[in-house]
Amino acid sequence: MLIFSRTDSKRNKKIPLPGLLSDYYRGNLIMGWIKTLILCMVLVCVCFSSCADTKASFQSHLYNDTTIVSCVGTLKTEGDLLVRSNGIREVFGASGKGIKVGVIGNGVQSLEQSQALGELGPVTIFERGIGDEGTAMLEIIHDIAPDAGLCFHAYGGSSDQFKKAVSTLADAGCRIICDDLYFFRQPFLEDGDVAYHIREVLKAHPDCIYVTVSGNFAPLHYQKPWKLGISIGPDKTIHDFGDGYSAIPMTLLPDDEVIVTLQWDDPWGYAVHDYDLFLTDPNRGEVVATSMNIQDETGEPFEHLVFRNEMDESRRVSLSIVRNGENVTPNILEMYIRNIDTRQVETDIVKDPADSIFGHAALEEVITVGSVMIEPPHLISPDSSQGPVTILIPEPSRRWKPDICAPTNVQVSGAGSFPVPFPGTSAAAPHVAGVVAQLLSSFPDLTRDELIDALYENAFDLGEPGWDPVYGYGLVDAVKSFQALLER
Ligand SMILES: [Ca+2]
Ligand SMILES: [Ca+2]
Ligand SMILES: [Ca+2]
Repeated sequence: MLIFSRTDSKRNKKIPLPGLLSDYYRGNLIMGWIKTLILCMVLVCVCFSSCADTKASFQSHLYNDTTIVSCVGTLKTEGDLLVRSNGIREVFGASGKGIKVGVIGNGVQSLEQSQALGELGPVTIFERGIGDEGTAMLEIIHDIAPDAGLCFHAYGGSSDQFKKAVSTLADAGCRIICDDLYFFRQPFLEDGDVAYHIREVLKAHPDCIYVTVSGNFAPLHYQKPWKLGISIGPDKTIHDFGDGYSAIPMTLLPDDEVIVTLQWDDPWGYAVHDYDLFLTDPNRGEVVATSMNIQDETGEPFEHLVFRNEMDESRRVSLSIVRNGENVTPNILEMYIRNIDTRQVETDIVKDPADSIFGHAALEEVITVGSVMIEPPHLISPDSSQGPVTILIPEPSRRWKPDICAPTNVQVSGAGSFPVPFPGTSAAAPHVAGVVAQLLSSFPDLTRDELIDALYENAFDLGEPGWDPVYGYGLVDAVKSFQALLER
């Protein structure tokens, strides 16, 4: 790879960098320009080979637990240029060499197909899993940091298996771990066991950087205090959503499967207040699905229902929250509706993107990545979850998430019929993991805080000036981050 060394005596001598980098040049490097040219030619070949336009149908999640989600969203292009990782790779040889990156996702079932297409080099597989979201994530990291050592561990279908995967990758020496997973059975309003586990792993591995997704749950999210509505029987009261809604009307197309998860601010495992979910068909006057877990000071403040429209026509249904017992305490209710398009829900009341990040993505210790459109002006993706995060237990606090953004809808090979372009925040996070690998390979002694500061402080600001709850610090900028580290 490219040879360079710092020579402090030459600090003020500026070397102009070609093309995209022309406004970012800095001296103190001695470079092997011939090798750069060879590298550039190789990268052009790699770039063209990665644009294979395999078309694929949308891949469903293959494990059955509907409380766990990997963040594939919906739809298009290429991020290496946008985050300017190409710049530091081609000019400074920042290729991820010597850095091990571990990915946790659903699976790498068709890894060999991707390798045969030249999209990936060797990957150490700890557990192969099912599906190919892992393959697609690895391809993005490989595009950005082609010399990084890649590892993969399937999340395994449960939060316990996932925790094991995190430990395994950290113990295997991964400097970066990147996942795209969400556990809807982890608390929304406090740190759960997955978050605690990641925090402990990062304590034990202080040079490990954890990159995760903000989530794709902005469009159908609701978070408001309990409000007394109509009484429907002894000790049973319906939640008043406001604006005259005591139920949320939605239309399910044939074969649609809607998933609803409700939580509230009782301690996990010690829920005192008892809420239930009801999905009814008002036209037929029937209840089509319920979630009625018992909360009696021992349960989780958690209700979760899944309903599929098996009729061969559209079906209108209404979603209500019912509270059992006393109805005074104004619990904070937080609810996500998934798997249907936002247009299928008639009211905006459940379309509040603020505070739609939860779980281990809310940890201060991790890099939480939102997704922006690849096309200028790089607006936030409509589904990219937004902050800040409200934590209410054990003490109320705010978490300033997300941290940073990267593009989504980018080209991948489509090995294993994976959707191309790769949608959702799942496509964004590997861009950040790739850039972190580049920076660590060039500055191996960086502490986690130094690296994270360089990444955040040099992001390209989007949205409101400075950090904001939609874009975090903005779009990751590999060139500016690299430059700031050079100048330390
Ligand atoms: Ca209940
Ligand atoms: Ca929230
Ligand atoms: Ca901003």
